[in-house]
Amino acid sequence: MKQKRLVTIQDLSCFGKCSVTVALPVISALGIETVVLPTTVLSTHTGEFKGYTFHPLHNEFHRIMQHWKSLKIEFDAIYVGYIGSGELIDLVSDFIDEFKKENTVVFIDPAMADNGKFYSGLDRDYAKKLSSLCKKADIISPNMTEAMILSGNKPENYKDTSMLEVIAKSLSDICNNVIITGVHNEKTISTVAYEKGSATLFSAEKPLYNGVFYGSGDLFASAFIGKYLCGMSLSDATKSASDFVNECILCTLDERDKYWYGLKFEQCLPSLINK
Ligand code: PXL
Repeated sequence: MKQKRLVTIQDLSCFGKCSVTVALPVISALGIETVVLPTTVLSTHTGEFKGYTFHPLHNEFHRIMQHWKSLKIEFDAIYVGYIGSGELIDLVSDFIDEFKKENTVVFIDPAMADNGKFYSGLDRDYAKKLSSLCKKADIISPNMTEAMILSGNKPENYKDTSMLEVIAKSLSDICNNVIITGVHNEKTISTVAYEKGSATLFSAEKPLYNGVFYGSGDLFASAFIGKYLCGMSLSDATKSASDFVNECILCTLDERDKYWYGLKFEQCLPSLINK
């Protein structure tokens, strides 16, 4: 069987179980060669940790890209996550222009905000650039806060789902396939998928647990793109990835105090493979 090759472009948060440290194990476990191109190196992720180090890799990013170009490396998918600076967004845009071939799937998780607020150090100017980058994607997966920002609504209203359908449809003008994670209902949380032109939204609903679960968006995105590249449809991959994240949360609850910064996903990988 032909093996697929994906490159993931996002930060390396050395401690914290997000971005590259999630994408690499999850996507590899699904049988896909996973190449990484780090945008920024941080000591930890930026949520709740204080005093983290942050080192953007502009020069290195360009040099890596040039080397890969000379090697004529090709990818079946380009998966972009947290980038970290406007300047780096320009470089990621150049990367997509250079490496997207006819059959390359471009998947962008516009990671910039959650729970009604921008991540530390990011703002509306960053969001504007990221929104432009999303036009180059085949699939985007904002969480509800990011969906509010990208559709010109107030991020703090992320729990207001009355406009969900309108927002999903307006985002499909940026990119044909839209997945919105973290859609709050009264006692549940859903992930919805919308394909431009379709009459309905697909929704995967799960129990709502109290608190913030760092890395859950990255786990979703990694499992989703892995399953999608394995041949699942947009909605089946959305359901499978959402089942996986729910399982990771359940597995973490018994040691929640110790793992406040990330989910115990490692023990759930075997069941993801078999889903
Ligand atoms: O999980 C999203 C994410 C990725 N990368 C960095 C982050 C966060 C969320 O806080 O800080 C550096």
